[in-house]
Order: sequence, then structure tokens, then C-alpha cells
Amino acid sequence: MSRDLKILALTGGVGGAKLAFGLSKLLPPEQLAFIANTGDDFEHFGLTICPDLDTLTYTLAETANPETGWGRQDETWNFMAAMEQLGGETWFSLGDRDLALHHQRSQMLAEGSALSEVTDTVRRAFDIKHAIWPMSDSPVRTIVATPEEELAFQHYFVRDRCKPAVTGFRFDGIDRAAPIQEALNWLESVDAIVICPSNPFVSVDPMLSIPGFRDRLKARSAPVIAVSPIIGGQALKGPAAKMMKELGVPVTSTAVAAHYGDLIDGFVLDNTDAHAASEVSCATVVTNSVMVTLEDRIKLAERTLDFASELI
Ligand code: FO1
Repeated sequence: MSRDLKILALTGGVGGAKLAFGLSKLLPPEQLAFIANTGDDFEHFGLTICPDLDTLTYTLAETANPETGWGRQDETWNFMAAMEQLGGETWFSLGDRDLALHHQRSQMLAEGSALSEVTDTVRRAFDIKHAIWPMSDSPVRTIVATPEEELAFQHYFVRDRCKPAVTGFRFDGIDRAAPIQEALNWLESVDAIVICPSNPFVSVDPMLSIPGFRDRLKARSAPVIAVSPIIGGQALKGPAAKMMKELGVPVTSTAVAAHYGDLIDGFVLDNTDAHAASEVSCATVVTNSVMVTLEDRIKLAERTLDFASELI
């Protein structure tokens, strides 16, 4: 029974958080926990900002901005308006209430708390029952290589609106990074691992690049199932399709499956890509993976869990 499974889900970005939300509606906290990408994290206005942890937190707490998918709903922007008046940096939008979270996190980090402790405190404050772990307590920063220069991830993503062509990525600090021990303990008893429909290059690869982590996932007999973020040759949100084109990779869900290679045992494709299922070298399931409504998120989560139980 798919509702009896114990799951570890890896997520980053808005698309990943949507499936995470669906999973959280189906499985209790004893059976579901999350690891989130921290390669997108950066320091801004002296604060440590962790966009993927925050997007996951706000989404699970049903307090995310429904238009953007990031930040909080019913936000006010007095801080940004005041910044503009002062001639400060305004390329990264921090809402007033969102700002409180970054401030609190930064203060706790400065006082010596680990990022995983801060994340746990925050998710409790939002009354989220499922565990959320950052991929590591030590800082990892995704650097985007372009023909002209290397860019810090948020400079590429938000400030430059993903306009520069990408030639590659590196994850600064990855050699010193280790997974959170609690997450590794959880991994030891899971029935399946779900890779949410997040950007494979900048949301999932940082997590898989933590020394030893990919091997730990593979070493488990539990199936690893990835959900394609590419649908009909496009990414519903974000630059994944543009990146694939620039990297010379076909913009197909098949190429996403190939990117994960022998790590995955199952791959979830959208109905639009049904024809491509036979090109994927692991088990596949074809379903609607476009998550417009909350019900879509739950349905995709349900289908993913059913698929997982078929693979066990
Ligand atoms: N994304 C934007 O496109 N523009 C922003 O101004 C912006 C602000 C922001 C503030 C807090 C936060 O947690 C996320 C924010 N994001 C913003 C989203 C975020 O930078 C990206 O979606 C992720 O890093 C990609 O996964």
C-alpha cells in the first residue's frame, strides 16, 4: 500500500515544493521528511537568505505567495520601498514579513546555531509537522559559469534574470559539506526516495554532489524515483529548459532521466511526453504532472507513491 511507505523527498525551488506539498497531504510526519537544496543560499544586506528552504517552509505552511511561488502571501513591501528611496539594492525583493525570517535565521546562525537547528525552529514556528533538513549545515554556494564570467547563483537568477548563457556550474564549499546526520538516519529506513520536479542542474545536483550522498542513496535498496521538471520540451517555471539548450543537452524529459543516470529506478513523465517513455532506461509512469491546483499536487503525489510501491 502506497500510504504505508516511508519517504525521503529531495526538493528545491517552486516546482519541487508543489509536489512536496502534495506528499505532505498524503503521508504523516512519521513517513515523510524533506531535504532541501541550499546551493541557492546567499548573503544579502548582511542576512543569510535560504530561498529553497523558505519556499518549502512557506509552501508546506500554506503561506506562500500564490503568484510567485516564493515569498509570503499577503506581503507588504515597506522595506523595499525605503531601500529604493535610500538608493540601496532593490534587485532582490524581500517582503517585510519574509525579512523577519531572514533576520531571525541570521541572528541564530551568528549565535552559533547550525542551519539545521534554525530550519527546525522555523518549521515549528510555522506549525509544520514534517521534518525539513538543509542538504548540509556548512555553506554551499552555486556558481554559474557563463562565457564572460562566473556569477553567484542569485545574481544569475534574479538580478540578471537568467539571461546569460550558462556553460556549467560549480558548487563552492561542496568538498566540506556533509549531509545532516538525522537525514542520513531517516534514509536508512525509507521505502523510497523521491526527487521532486526541481531543476536537475541547480536544485538537485548540489544535493547529489555532497560527498558520498549519491552513493548513500544508491546503496539503499529503496527505489529512487524522479519526477520530470521538463514537460513537452519546456520547464513550467524557471530556466531548466534554457540551461539544457545552452549546455547542448536535448530539452526533453528523456534527457533529464539520462542526467540522473543509474541513480534512478523510476521516472515520472507528463502525458505530453508519453511517447518518450520507451526511451527512458528505467521504469516509467505517465501521468498529468502539471500542478496548477492544490488537487493537482496531491494527485501527482498519489501517482508517485503508487509508482513507488509498484517498484518495491
Ligand atoms: N525570485 C525572483 O525571481 N525575484 C526575487 O526578487 C526573489 C526574491 C526572493 C526572496 C526570498 C526568497 O526566499 C526567494 C526569492 N526569490 C526571488 C526566489 C528565489 O530566488 C528562486 O526562486 C530560487 O532560488 C530558485 O529556486
